[in-house]
Amino acid sequence: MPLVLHAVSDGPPSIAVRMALKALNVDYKLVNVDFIKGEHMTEEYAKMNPQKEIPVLDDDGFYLSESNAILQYVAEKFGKDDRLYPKELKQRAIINHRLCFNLSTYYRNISEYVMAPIFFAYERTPLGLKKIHIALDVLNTYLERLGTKYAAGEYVTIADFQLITATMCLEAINIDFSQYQLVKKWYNTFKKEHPDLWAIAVPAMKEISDFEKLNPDLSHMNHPIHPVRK
Ligand SMILES: N[C@@H](CCC(=O)N[C@@H](CS)C(=O)NCC(=O)O)C(=O)O
Repeated sequence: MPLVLHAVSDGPPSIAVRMALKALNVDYKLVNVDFIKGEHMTEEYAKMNPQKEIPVLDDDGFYLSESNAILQYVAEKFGKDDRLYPKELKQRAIINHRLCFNLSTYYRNISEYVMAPIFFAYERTPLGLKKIHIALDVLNTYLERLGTKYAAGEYVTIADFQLITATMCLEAINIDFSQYQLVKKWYNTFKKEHPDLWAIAVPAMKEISDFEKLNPDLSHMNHPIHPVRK
């Protein structure tokens, strides 16, 4: 059975996993989950992931969700060396820290401000924007303290895939983050040094940008949490 990734075309966690699989040179089947049609909200989908979130990896019937866990799994399983997810204790701790920071704070704040109001009836608030700036400032500080080219060391790691795809959402709706100079430098370095990986993000960013202008119609959706725009 081939490896299967159930992914959404504009979802940063999905794009981060696709970057990792590409960097690892792994063959897999990509199954597009249509968020707008609510394909992730069916009982069938819940058998793979009761959280009803995208992405999900299916490794021969072993289902794994939560993109951080997927990144860790594929890097361990398919890495020919440990560059994407070094085994050395402190290096790994820093990567794990950055993944947690992304999940709890960086992408969380970005997704609440950028993504949620695109799809659902949420307003963008000054507090939401402030939270993004706080997260950017913290990332800038981490880059400054570590003094490395990438988020957790001199080489790209799975932590960068998450932080880069989160940052991509800011670019998608033209939020200027140039004052966070090390964030800007790191983001541009990734694009320049990993054009094949960045190419996976480009159509996702365009999709987010287009949705920002059009506001997709999700009025048919009966979402358990998010208020649907009528
Ligand atoms: N913590 C999850 C979050 C994934 C996530 O936010 N997925 C979004 C799409 S980008 C989703 O499935 N949302 C479901 C919904 O809002 O109904 C992960 O990292 O995999």
